[in-house]
Amino acid sequence: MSRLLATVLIAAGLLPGAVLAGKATGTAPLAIVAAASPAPLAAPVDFGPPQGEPIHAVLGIPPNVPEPIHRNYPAKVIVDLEVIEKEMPISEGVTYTYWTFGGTVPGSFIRVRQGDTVEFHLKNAPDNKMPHNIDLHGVTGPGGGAASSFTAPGHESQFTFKALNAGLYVYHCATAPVGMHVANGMYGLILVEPPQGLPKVDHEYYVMQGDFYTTGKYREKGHQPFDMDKAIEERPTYVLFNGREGSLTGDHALTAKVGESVRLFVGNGGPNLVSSFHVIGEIFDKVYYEGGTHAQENVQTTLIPAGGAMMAEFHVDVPGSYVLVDHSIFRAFNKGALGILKVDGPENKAIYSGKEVDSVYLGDRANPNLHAVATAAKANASGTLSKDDQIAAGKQLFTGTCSVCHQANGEGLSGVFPPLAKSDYLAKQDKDHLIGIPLHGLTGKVTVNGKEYDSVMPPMSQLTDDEVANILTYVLNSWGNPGGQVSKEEVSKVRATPAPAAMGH
Ligand code: HEC
Ligand SMILES: [Cu+2]
Repeated sequence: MSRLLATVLIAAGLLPGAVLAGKATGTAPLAIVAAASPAPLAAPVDFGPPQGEPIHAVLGIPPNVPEPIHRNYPAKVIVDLEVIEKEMPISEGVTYTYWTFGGTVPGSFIRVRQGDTVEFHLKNAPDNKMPHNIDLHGVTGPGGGAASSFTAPGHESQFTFKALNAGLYVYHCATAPVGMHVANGMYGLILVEPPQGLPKVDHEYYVMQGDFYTTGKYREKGHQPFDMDKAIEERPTYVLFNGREGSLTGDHALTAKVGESVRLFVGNGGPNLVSSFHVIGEIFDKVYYEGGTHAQENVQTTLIPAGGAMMAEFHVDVPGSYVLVDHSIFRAFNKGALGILKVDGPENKAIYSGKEVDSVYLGDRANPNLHAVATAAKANASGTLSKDDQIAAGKQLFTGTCSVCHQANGEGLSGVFPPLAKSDYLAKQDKDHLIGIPLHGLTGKVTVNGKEYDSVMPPMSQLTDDEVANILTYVLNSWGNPGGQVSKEEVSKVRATPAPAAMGH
């Protein structure tokens, strides 16, 4: 409230001086402020007892949200949410045991109206192994419901709260070890709509960031258990939107048409990281930062705290792929925090000249085809890996990793990046040395096909052993190179031996 407004209210005898001094208790003075303030719905408001028949809430499955509420009275809303522990893919060919609210990460989206009385039923599926509960940040009361909702497998708990404050709130499990329950995907959003509703838009989407900790490396294939040490040290293996790499790319991309308006409800489950949320190629017309009542305008990147949320509204004016990222940018390109909003419609050259953002930012991620990679990993695990599997997987991985410099056709860039196609340098390397190039990088003078290069290739240390094996097998069998095969075991062996001094650092 402005100091001027407060002074006026005090002068008018409407507002005790204690409010100005920040000592207000109870709701009476707040209600007076609410009535006079320019944002009258920011304060908690009790609209009285629920009216009409109880309503069973329809929950939103990410990235979708339930329909806006058109009621003009407070109701009793019954929410049924079931905790389900289940194995799901976290990346192509990689699985993880998630603990979920409603079977998805993030959990089902809950939408109620300010003043509603919410009767919450939390069920813990009988096949589950762990007890769970729920802490909704939109609840006024100890633990946000956590104390009343501790539920053993095969049981159900019930508690009731009145949604006094409008806003977008995180909910999460708060059963010990809390960090582990959250890290396994136990978070979601509840929207408490202001009584007059939100401005109408063409699309509303639900996105939530979370950090994940697996014992294996990023994209290490197979089932990956939770790694408590990495979680405590805050060293995530994955940083993801909606719980899985690729949840918002390819066929799963969010969509809109030129000229439409979009509202994103974005939460951050954490458990550890804060998000510098950004959409490449867009400017948010409005951001209701921290999920609150006030909006900032014309925003590029907005900070979403762990256990916090925000709403962003914007218009899409030109077609193309807009990339949702955490602008702590290694998280986007090396840990998975990347999604796409695909906008179709006519060009508008007056606003943008054309040329897709895809190729600049996305590499293989615009049309991810990591299927071959997963197939090769499966074949490797079952001992049936063929050279063709490796070549197919290696081709995809080469596109995402090496082609930026050496080019998709292996020709390199004259004077800058040496060719891999028909490279005499590559052909004369013994296998261990060749494997060492992606593992350790390459610096110093090299002569390739009669031309000298004196540059730096950084180590590709993000790659797993089987990824390196597949890429090199692909390179050896492409573009007139001499052929051959590199196995995962051979790569492991080279990785375990220290890098020769000549290879850099
Ligand atoms: C950031 C650019 C960059 C990326 C990405 C990159 N390289 Fe290189 N690569 C270079 C440079 C530069 C050299 C030459 C280094 C020197 O001058 O010592 C090189 C040299 C090589 C060579 C030896 C020279 C030749 O042409 O035969 C091989 C083999 C090679 N890279 C393979 C790969 C593979 C496989 C990948 C992907 C896993 C990869 N590179 C990714 C920049 C890159
Ligand atoms: Cu839990």
